[in-house]
Amino acid sequence: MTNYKMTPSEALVETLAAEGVETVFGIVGSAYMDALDLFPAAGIRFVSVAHEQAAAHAADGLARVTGRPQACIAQNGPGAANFVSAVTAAYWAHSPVVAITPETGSKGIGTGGFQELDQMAWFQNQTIYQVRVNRPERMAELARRAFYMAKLENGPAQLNIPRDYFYGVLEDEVYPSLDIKKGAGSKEAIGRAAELLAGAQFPVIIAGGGVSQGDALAETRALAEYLQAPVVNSYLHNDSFPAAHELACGPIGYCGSKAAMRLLSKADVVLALGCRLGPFGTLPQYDMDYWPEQARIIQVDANPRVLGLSKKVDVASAADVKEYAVELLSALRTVTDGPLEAAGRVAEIQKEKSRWQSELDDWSAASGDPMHPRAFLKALAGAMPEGSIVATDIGNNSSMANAYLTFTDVRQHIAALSWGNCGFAYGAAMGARIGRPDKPVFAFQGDGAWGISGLAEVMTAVRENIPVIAVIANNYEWGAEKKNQIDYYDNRFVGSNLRENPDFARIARDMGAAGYTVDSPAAVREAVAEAVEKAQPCVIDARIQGGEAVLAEPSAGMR
Ligand SMILES: Cc1ncc(C[n+]2csc(CCOP(=O)(O)OP(=O)(O)O)c2C)c(N)n1
Ligand SMILES: [Mg+2]
Repeated sequence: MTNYKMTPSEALVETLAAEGVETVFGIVGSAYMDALDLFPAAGIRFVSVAHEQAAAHAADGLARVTGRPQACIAQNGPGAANFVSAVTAAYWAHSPVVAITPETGSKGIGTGGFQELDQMAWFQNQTIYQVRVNRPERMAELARRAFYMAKLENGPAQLNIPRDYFYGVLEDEVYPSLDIKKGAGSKEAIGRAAELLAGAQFPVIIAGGGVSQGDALAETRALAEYLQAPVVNSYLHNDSFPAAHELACGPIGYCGSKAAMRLLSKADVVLALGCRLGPFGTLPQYDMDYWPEQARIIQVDANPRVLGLSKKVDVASAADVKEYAVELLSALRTVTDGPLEAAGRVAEIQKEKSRWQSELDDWSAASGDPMHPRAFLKALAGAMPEGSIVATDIGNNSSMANAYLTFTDVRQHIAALSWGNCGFAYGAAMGARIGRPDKPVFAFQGDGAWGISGLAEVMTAVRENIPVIAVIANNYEWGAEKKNQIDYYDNRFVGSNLRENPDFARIARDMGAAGYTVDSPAAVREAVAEAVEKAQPCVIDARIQGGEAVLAEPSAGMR
């Protein structure tokens, strides 16, 4: 061990650098000026946002596209509090975000001073690990631990630092945290899974977020091809299996693919890979209770706490999906004579997919002025270049987009997932764009969500030169909630209209971004093509129909 003399701020910043952190998101604050001052020397870019919520979403987006833990930092008290919702989103997305929260100085904790908040309690149930630096000398050790835990348990960690502990002198060695491989899990469980699958009449694979986060696509594809099994994406993970593959059926869950849900309903054995089978993601949809109650379930997830949590499971493995899929395939090879007979499954997949596609095309052919949301979504999805990354928000249009967004590779669909907070997409897209400057990155949001976190963050994207493309589904209403008033409150629209929306494209131009207003599918295609070519943030204000006509559509509203 080689110790060096340093300040705690140096220990923190050097640890961030040792963890491979190149970007930290936040808002400047007196609580951590010493650390902030060292970022440039350590090669760390500080991205200054408009609201700390976007900083944590951006760290989450960056973590999801890079597969590495990322960091955000804020002023104690109000700054840290602004992180909470976004850190919770990262928690349910199993995304390794390290939230660095300076707090009141150690001598004042509990006295009710300026900007004091019980910050440990605020993050308690939505982080996988929290630590309060209890001595400045332990800064590197505890910062390293926060990164280790974020990676180990795929989730946000909180590093809480009393303000005075950024200062002083210590001696320590800075080195990176361990990278842990989880392995394929129990051999016995793999053997049982292989037996079940070998004997299945209609096996179906659910490819969850773990396939994406575990970079297990090639292994999942090999397994699916050997089994000749249909593959459905779990809810809001449209990127967990390539849509163009002949075994791909599309996403299950709210506003997803009817083909995927119809095919899953036929399963006698389900292999859930990297999937917690979250309760919201398997609810009945389109008046279809598609969950195959009689099927045997094999569940694989890196986190043993989610195994058997919301469904009765027959065989479970706590494993890295990538390693598991390799081992399962070799176990299958020993219990079968070769790739399994398709037994008509491929034909069945094609039949269900074309049935669903023509139904979706019919819905999407609806005309109108301004355009119908489904015509808009079809044009938008078609205009996004292959390989684009899309961050999606929460609302009617974000949900309907699930039927249209298709991907070729993992780490492309960055969704708000089960935290379901309006205002997720733009911050996440900024982080994603920083991680993948080679790809077009879209933030897809409703006009209501845009006001929560989006509009103001265009300032960030312009200042920091992050060329994300925002697409606002502008229906002048909080559409998903308005749907409830239509269904249950006799059209009494309390608080759900947004009639006074300003001209978002003009505001974007005032902010220094490119701004487009579009109201037809052709204009959507044109604006997207132009925005993709631009090296500056772009805002596309898409004027679409809202209200009763649209909301009466099948599955267009929150249930
Ligand atoms: C932070 C937050 N506040 C409120 C809600 C409740 N909510 C769910 S969907 C929705 C409406 C979203 O409206 P908009 O963004 O305009 O999208 P639209 O439904 O019109 O497509 C609201 C308010 C939420 N999910 N998150
Ligand atoms: Mg709206």
